[in-house]
Amino acid sequence: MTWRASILSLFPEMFPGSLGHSLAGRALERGVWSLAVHDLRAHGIGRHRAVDDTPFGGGAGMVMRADVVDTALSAHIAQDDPRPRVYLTPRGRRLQQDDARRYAAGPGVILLCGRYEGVDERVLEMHGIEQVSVGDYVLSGGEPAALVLLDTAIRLLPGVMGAQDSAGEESFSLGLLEYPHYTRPAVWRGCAVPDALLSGNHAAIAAWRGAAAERDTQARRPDLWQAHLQGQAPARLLADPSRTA
Ligand code: 6GU
Repeated sequence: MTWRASILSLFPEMFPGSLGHSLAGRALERGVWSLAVHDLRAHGIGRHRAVDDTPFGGGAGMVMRADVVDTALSAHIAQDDPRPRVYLTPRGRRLQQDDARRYAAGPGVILLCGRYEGVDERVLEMHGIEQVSVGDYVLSGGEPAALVLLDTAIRLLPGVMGAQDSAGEESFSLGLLEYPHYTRPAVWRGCAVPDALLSGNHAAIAAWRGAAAERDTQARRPDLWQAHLQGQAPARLLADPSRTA
């Protein structure tokens, strides 16, 4: 079954963008996933195809009209389409690796990309659209955020990663940042690779990586480290020699 992405955007030419390349691009060609992009402008009002208007209550910027978004959704998305509907906005709940797993496990996603100050809240409620942000910073539009969300889900689809599959140990999958990586040359500009990694001793390598993951998580992501200590994150440590996955 093909995993289906549908996108509503004022800038349809931004897709598939980065997702037309590398692993996601090859998976798109092979039909592992499909992409339908719909231009919101086609549903604009009047001769100028207006899609936005000034905000009630005043303030800067423009707001995308509820009627325009509603018409676009009705034209392209069946009412009983089972896919989650997502509006990308910095006002949304923050995207997490668990969301990527949930989206990848389903039939696909429907993504609404806004421009200007946002989209009229009523159409989001009327159509049961979740609001998702990709991080605590502001983008000029939802399109790069949509590419980020799609990338996180598509790489988890069966057959996309192939031999590069390292989904078990990568950052966040155990609630910690991943350990750092090294390759040849073993000494480069006088800097040697950590001894443990050259030892061939699997237990010593696992212990070194576990300690490095903990050290870096503590230093860079105190939020993840606290959650880890409080057992909110998966309890297994990379350093635990009994660990099998
Ligand atoms: Cl989803 N959209 C925009 N415009 N800015 C963002 C974002 C989304 N997530 C973080 N910043």
